[in-house]
Amino acid sequence: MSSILPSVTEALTLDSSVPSAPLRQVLGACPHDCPDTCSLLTTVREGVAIKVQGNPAHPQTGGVLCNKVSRYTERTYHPERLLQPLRRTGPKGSGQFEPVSWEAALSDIAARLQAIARRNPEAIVPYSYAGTMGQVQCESMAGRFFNKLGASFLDRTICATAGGEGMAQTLGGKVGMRVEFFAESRLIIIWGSNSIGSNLHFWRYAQQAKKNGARLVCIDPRKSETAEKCHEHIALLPGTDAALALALMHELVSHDWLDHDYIDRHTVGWPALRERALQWSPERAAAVCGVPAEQIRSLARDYGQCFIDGHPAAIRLNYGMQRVRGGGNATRAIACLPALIGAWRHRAGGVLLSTSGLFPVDKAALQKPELLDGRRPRTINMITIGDDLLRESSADFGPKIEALIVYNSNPVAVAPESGKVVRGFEREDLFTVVLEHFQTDTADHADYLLPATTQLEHWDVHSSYGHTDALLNRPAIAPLGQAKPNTQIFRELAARMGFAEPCFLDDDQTLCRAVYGDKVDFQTLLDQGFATLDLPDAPFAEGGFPTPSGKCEFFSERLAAQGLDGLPDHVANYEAAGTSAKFPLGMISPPARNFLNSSFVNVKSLRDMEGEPLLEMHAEDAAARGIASGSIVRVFNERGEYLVKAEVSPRARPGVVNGMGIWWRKMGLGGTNVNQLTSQRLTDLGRGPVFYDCLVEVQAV
Ligand SMILES: Nc1nc2c(c(=O)[nH]1)N[C@H]1C(S)=C(S)[C@@H](COP(=O)(O)OP(=O)(O)OC[C@H]3O[C@@H](n4cnc5c(=O)[nH]c(N)nc54)[C@H](O)[C@@H]3O)O[C@H]1N2
Ligand SMILES: Nc1nc2c(c(=O)[nH]1)N[C@H]1C(S)=C(S)[C@@H](COP(=O)(O)OP(=O)(O)OC[C@H]3O[C@@H](n4cnc5c(=O)[nH]c(N)nc54)[C@H](O)[C@@H]3O)O[C@H]1N2
Ligand SMILES: [Mo]
Repeated sequence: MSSILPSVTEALTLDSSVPSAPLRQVLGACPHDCPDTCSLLTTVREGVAIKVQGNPAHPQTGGVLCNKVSRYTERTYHPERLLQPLRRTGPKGSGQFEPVSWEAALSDIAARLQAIARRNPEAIVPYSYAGTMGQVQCESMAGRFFNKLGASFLDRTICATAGGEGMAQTLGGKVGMRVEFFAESRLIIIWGSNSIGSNLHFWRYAQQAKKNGARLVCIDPRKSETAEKCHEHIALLPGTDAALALALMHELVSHDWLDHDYIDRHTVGWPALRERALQWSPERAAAVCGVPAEQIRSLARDYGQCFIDGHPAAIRLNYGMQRVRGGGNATRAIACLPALIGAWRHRAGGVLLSTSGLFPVDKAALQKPELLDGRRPRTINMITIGDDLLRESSADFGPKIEALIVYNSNPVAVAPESGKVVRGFEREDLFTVVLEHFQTDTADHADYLLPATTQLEHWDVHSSYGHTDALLNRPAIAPLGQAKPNTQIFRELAARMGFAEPCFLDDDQTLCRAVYGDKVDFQTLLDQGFATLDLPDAPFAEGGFPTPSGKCEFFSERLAAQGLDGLPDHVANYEAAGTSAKFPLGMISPPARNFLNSSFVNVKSLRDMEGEPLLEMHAEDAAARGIASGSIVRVFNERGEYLVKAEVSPRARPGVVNGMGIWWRKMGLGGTNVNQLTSQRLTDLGRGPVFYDCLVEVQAV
């Protein structure tokens, strides 16, 4: 173990000028929903965290943190941190509360839930996502609690399920290249990702590759911070990625830039896919994608010839390209590409969307599905919470939703068609409990608002979806005020509900050990804060995909058996740009760099960097509407409207506006945000969201 990695019990005096106040450094993990899952070093003086840094001894972090998390003490000690339980005093949604004791809050919550559960426990719905990605503070004790209760299941689909399903059908799961080997690639295609903003530590590997002569190509409707630093930017229309991928295949076939040996031995369905691809000439795809055919040809040439020269080509796919109707199919089409050129033969070749499938998380040990005792509750999709909160009981829906327990999520800001979400949360007959750090838009609608600890105050264990190291988070400081970890809140609620199983007494360190069982060495996590999974360098050099056939499945029998297309295809957006006279502009709403979804919007120094909610517009689209940079505009469609500051910007392509996300409604202009306009429709595969499949019109106000 390296000497710069003190254990939590070791007092480190770093600042010799203050001998009376020894500094301690505590190893942790960044909890946020980001592929990078950084190893953190928190410096503590007299029980106060004074600095949060990237751990230099963790190679994936390399001592570097993003803007947001390097300001973590500002968030932790924010004057508006929730520090005591609160009970609603005003009308639903008014955000008016009075302090209440934990005892009173938990007893009343338990009594209310028991009364509903006696009628039908499925009327109670948990609502959580990735405010923290910790395996323990997410669904461990909470999962046990809701399983025992028999509450509705939540389909946690709001981010990644279309792409996840596309990967599962093609490669067998969320598996792929190891991120560090991108440094050795000679062609890197960054597909649907603004890496500088959302995957900074991957971008560092891409920079190393660039220094060694690699070519970087970015495929994104928006000229992002990343796109402008690549050698080439392909600014396709939203939701047209499958058409582009099929045209690339067309060119690989036409020029025979194919690895026939790899295709023969390690894939299924090539004759059928070949035929499909031959229907997609670069000209046909160019018309669909809104890019020049020559740009498609030249990318195919780079991709097809790269590997023939022995230089690996790698694709960094990210979730930005799957938030449209055809997101699952598009992911499938792109995931086929590396097998065609045999890129998997080299460790620096292939594709990476997510590494999360490589972690041996023992979900059953954490969530104890046996507590369901044979019951199979209905499932509510978190994307359609707006509609579902407004539904009455019916045979097909089940019971009307009577109670919501929200933790690790801010649905009033992040779920689509938020006009409906707000109407649902405003129901006076809905009982809502929110576990939070701050009084978010969702928290405003709570009956009880319970203060949760932050990552600096609790234990956890983390997998990553962008690298292949597991991490441990130790608490650096005591809980602030009366805040409690999510686990503890559910433990205490369970006791008041009379849940007597001993698993409700497991403490957080026991839960930490249960995450991977004996599959990851816990002592290594304790000693150095991270443990690298033992994985082959080039996982599919000799095939061995985790699909039913063990091959890369160009054709999926499993999809065909469901009556779906067994081959990937272009599935046009529900709301494709240029198909409506009333709402002529496509709108995407990618993350703003200094926010993380709706987290950090209330951190002043970060909000100051973002300024105001922003809509980027191409000069032609702005001129046609008499809109100048800096003017406030109304963006609207049939679902709703929001107000933003327009910026005439080369970042926007013609026909598509970029409504940068995700502001708290109450901190934006006019009390709504971009999700007032997005739709609750679902993707082709995986029941995912279609945030970037949205038509709007823009008007000067
Ligand atoms: N700073 C910051 N980092 C984040 C987040 C954040 O909010 N802020 N969010 C985190 C989360 S929740 C996730 S899931 C991850 C992954 O995060 P992603 O959502 O993948 O985030 P981005 O890297 O911004 O990638 C989205 C990119 O996709 C582009 N895009 C939109 N539509 C299309 C399309 O149809 N095709 C293609 N090719 N591109 C399209 C957008 O313009 C944008 O540049 O990042 C995480 N990291
Ligand atoms: N228009 C549009 N909408 C989008 C997206 C988009 O690109 N465009 N992106 C979508 C994506 S990819 C995602 S992943 C979702 C994200 O949606 P969410 O997962 O809801 O993410 P956040 O908005 O960051 O809200 C997380 C909340 O959890 C709280 N939290 C953090 N840690 C803890 C904890 O330990 N305990 C408790 N109790 N609370 C905690 C934070 O304070 C924060 O308010 O949004 C989606 N919405
Ligand atoms: Mo996400």
